[in-house]
Amino acid sequence: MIAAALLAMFGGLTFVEQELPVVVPPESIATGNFFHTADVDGDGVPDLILPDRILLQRNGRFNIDSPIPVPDHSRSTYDLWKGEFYFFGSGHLEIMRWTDKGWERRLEQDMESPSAASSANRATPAGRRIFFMPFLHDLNGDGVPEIAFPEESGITIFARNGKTYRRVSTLKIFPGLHYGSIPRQRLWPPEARRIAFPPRQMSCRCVVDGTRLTLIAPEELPGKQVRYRVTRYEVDPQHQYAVIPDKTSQIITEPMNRYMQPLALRPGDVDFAGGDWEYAETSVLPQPIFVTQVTTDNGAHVESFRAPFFRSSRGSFVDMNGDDRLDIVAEASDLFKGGVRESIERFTNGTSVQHELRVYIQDDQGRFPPVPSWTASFHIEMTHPPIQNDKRFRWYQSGVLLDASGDFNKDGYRDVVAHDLPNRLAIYLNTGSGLSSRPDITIPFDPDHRFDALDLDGDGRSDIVVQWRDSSQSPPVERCRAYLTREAAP
Ligand SMILES: [Ca+2]
Ligand SMILES: [Ca+2]
Ligand SMILES: [Ca+2]
Ligand SMILES: [Ca+2]
Repeated sequence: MIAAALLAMFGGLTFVEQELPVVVPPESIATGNFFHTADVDGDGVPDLILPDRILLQRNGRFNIDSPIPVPDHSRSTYDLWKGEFYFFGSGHLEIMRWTDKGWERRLEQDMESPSAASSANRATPAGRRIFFMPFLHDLNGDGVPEIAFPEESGITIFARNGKTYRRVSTLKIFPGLHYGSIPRQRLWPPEARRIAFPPRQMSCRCVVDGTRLTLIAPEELPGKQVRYRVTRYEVDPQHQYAVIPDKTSQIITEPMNRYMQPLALRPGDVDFAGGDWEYAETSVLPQPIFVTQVTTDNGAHVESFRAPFFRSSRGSFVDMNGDDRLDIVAEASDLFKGGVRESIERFTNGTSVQHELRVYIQDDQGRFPPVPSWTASFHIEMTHPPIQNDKRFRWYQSGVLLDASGDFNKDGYRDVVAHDLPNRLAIYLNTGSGLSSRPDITIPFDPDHRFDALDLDGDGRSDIVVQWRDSSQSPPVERCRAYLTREAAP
């Protein structure tokens, strides 16, 4: 057992450090796809669910010494509801709960999966399979989840009736498949002939919110444009979960740039946002400018925000002030500032960059101000000049040295973590109108470690998860450590 270490006591926060015996694939940590929390043992405190085991939370730490194995359901997927596991195998449903006596089976039944019979779930000639993931959703609000089973043409709903789930409705709401294009094929000589059939494809997003289903389907237009067809359906739990015909509505957006993607900038809304690079023509060196675009009225008005940076940050749309409306976080770098001589000097000899966050707070009319509501500037030390393109500079370019998605003191304002010096992480608390001018907390850090901010223990305060490759072992191993955030005793 590793002893709890109190790392810092500034800004009213402390961190409890705990090494986690898990191997996190490098790409999953930032998306938060790897770690799930739910109260599995029913003590009111969330536990950590890993792919193969569960670490119960005890006294503010995860019990790594006696993990609970997740029941072997290697050929099924699962979803969670109030700490219970719903395993969906082929044609089979099993509900399991962890108790003092071990895993208890709450329900086991056959469940014909609609997609098993559909053509889409058959293996393709290349041997690939297309899988649809069932999920749980409480459509009628009675606290018992329904099972939604997506398939090629729509969603099949299974509702619980006493002890079993039964199929009650199939909502055929997905757009039809159409043939995709394939590259020109070689016909001669005959021995080189490989005739491929064009794929049939369909693309849409479906948002389920209470009894309302919103389907957002793109239609590609010439000139790198797209428009979306947004259809809203209402289902009636009193009538076999069928769609209520006169409550169906549809809008078609204006044409917009193809990088515009649907997202909800306000709860329940369908908005569109995205971004792309353009190169400033006024500067001598081609200066990359990232342009963020948003529209909250289906493309009638599109607002644009420009900032000199290489790429979009992973936190471009974040609710920075806790009002449930997403705000824009643009990032700007001084790397291309000034003339040719200064830029080349900075690239070949410079070992630091000035990095700026520009925050545009969304108002209650769904508009963003033309100039940032507030900005914050960071001095980021590199290990080598940019021209060497070392790991730290590549990390800077890919946006992982800075994170504005966490809320460490649970006040609703998102705080910023910066890996600003190679050997430290600095946390800046958000006051609501900007960041503290100096870091509120710093953590000694290794230049080769990666971090991510997420609420690992489910207490509402973001924690820091760190992962690195431990090359002192042979063969090297991926390691992971959590810094769990706690309020310091006054
Ligand atoms: Ca628990
Ligand atoms: Ca907001
Ligand atoms: Ca905060
Ligand atoms: Ca937490």
